[in-house]
Amino acid sequence: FLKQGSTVGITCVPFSGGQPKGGVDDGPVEMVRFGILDQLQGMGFKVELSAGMDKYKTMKPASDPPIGTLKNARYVSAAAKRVSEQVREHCEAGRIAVTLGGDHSIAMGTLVGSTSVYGDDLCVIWVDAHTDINTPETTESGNLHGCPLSYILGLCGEIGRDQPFAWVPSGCVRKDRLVYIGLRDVDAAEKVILRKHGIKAFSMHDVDKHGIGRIVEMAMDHVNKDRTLPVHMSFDVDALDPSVAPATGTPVRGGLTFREGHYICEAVAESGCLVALDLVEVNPKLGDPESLRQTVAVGCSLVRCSLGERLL
Ligand code: Z70
Ligand code: MN
Ligand code: MN
Ligand code: MN
Repeated sequence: FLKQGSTVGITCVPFSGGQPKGGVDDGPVEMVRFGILDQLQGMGFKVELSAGMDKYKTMKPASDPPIGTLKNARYVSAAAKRVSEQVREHCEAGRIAVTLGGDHSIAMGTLVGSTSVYGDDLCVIWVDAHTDINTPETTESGNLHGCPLSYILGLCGEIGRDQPFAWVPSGCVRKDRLVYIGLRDVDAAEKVILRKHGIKAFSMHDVDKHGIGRIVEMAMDHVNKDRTLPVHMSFDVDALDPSVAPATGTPVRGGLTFREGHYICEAVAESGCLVALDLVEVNPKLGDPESLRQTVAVGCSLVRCSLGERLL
């Protein structure tokens, strides 16, 4: 799937409606300002940028009252639907679909987009401090960035399958083709969901125990034993330790080191299976200018490594 000289399709999603903190909608423009497009071109890729990123800022409906505890459900739905169309276009054209967020609720769109082309062969590597698998019934915060996987895996009850999310093909990703790396802040109800559905998850405890090399190998073995299936990696920058990526909405201590984060990306690149990548939850408005620079820089670096940038 991943070949030198092939094309990267970038979708910028300046969206923050899946959580309460403003600023995460400035993540993509800061990464572009930092030079991610030129950097990918410098690596030999052709880069195609989805048009109309400013439209996301204008999609907020006039009225969006809570549905149960869910906040901004119509806004999140409209944005994610548009993301799914932009990602689908890139995948259909054979481009590696790179989506720059924005909060993690947009992964509802990226995964609908990639699975609409690759079907249920698609494997998902979710790198995050959080599992983002609350259902509309279990979420206490009502923030949809904590819920995208429940929709995608088809775990929601009535509220989830109903409007405004009826367009999401519930169950488009198979439960045995999802694996987590980096977990350390998982809600009690989410732990129940993981156990009930036998979803493979490697926490920071597992990373400490086995080392990141072994963890990535075990993660790949679980979803993609023969290394022949297409892989979608969804990377939440809060998987990294706050000392490495401070400018994010929900920093949680005890995260991946700079090298562990990069190692995951390098190993995924090496597998040659990557078809889609999300880099989300960079919030340039949180923290001082140096925290911002550091977080944007590491986000861009993770994208380059996932696309095969080599140390030697
Ligand atoms: C919690 C919730 C979350 C990111 C926080 C937190 C979810 N489980 N995800 N920060 N990126 O609100 O559902
Ligand atoms: Mn997340
Ligand atoms: Mn997270
Ligand atoms: Mn929590």
